[in-house]
Amino acid sequence: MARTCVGIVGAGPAGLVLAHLLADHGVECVVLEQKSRAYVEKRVRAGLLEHRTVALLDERGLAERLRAEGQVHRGVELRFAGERHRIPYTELYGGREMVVYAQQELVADLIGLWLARGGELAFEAEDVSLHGIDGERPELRWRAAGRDERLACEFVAGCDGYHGVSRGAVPDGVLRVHELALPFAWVGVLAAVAPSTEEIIYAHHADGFAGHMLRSAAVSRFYLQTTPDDPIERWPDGRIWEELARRLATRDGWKLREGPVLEKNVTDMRSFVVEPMQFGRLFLAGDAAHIVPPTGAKGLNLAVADARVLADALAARVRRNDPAPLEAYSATCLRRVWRVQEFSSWMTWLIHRLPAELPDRELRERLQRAQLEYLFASRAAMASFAENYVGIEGF
Ligand code: RFL
Repeated sequence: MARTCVGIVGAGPAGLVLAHLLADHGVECVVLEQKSRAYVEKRVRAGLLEHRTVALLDERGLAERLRAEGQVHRGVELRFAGERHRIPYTELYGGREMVVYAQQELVADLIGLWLARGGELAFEAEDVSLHGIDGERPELRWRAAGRDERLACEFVAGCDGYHGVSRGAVPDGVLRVHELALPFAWVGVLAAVAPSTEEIIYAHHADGFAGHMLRSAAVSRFYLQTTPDDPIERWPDGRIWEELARRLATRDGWKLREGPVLEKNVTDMRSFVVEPMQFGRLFLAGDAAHIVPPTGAKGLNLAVADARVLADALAARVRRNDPAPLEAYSATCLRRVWRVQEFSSWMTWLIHRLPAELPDRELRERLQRAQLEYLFASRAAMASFAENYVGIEGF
């Protein structure tokens, strides 16, 4: 049977960054991925990278294309009642910048660099299962090209996202699951059109939130608030452009550019955390352990942050026989996870139209408006927003 030190399930941002950082520490690992390489390199998701995410990738030589093609951002625009309000987060938070670079491009870079350094990665690994995670000798089993495969490991990293198998390998009753489905959903649209803005826009509108995100000079990403389980068939392209133009409109006559829709889907929103992010020799990282509502654009950044903590902790255990960082892995990550949950949840409730059935809706709308007005009027409030949006140090 094949052997390695760390068996990594999932080649998303968490699994791939973990693999690179472990290799930097001289710790052997193998990555198993259920999908094909072509599929994961095309999967459209996040696009906004925090300052420290970029700094880590840079430091490890993983950011060459990101640096060449990503766009540096220093502020964000919030629209309310037809007015624009810019939050200059770089100026408000010690010069820290963000970078827009599509998640699938980052994943493609990480895969290319991993294979180039001789790293092991099995694509199209079917029916992955975890065994013996509560003992000294865990094992991964899967099927590839019709054959049964087995890998003996010392540790397993569950980096297989929210729908993966790793979390389910933990016996019932061990993990405390915190889960809240939010009464909001987004129609996510990818369009072949140049952006109509230089900075990301979040618009609060009586008909619902609208977002204009950025991807590249020729492709833009948009979001429209809808209700959970709203079928995408109810969103023909004409309706999407109409709603975007109305919800993003400003008094100064800003114009939205339209173009062919490349992809569209409806995404529900949830807050989800499992505690602890560990059982025996299994360590969960990224979406496998937590989901934040997408408003704050934090999911990918949290996944990379977990990978960094886990790589350092595994290296301490394997290279120096120091178990302390690994024992503290879950607590170290959860402190940041809950900070980001709180910010993402706050921002979600701030920027969306409140659901009609919400008790005390009118009162809550007044409170929401008061919060928005405070945010636009107070430099202290903006600075608080800025440090959370950019990624607050110390968490
Ligand atoms: P990923 O990226 O889901 O990667 C998990 C990998 O594991 C594989 N896998 C398996 N492999 C082997 N065996 C199994 N049984 C497996 N089951 C799954 C999967 O194929 C995949 O390759 O998790 P990771 O690495 O933790 O990274 C997390 C981020 O991907 C995620 O937080 C963000 O994309 C969330 N997210 C967004 N985050 C942002 O920061 N900003 C955004 O604008 C943003 N938009 C989004 C998003 C997530 C979306 N989803 C999940 C549909 C928009 C969407 C639509």
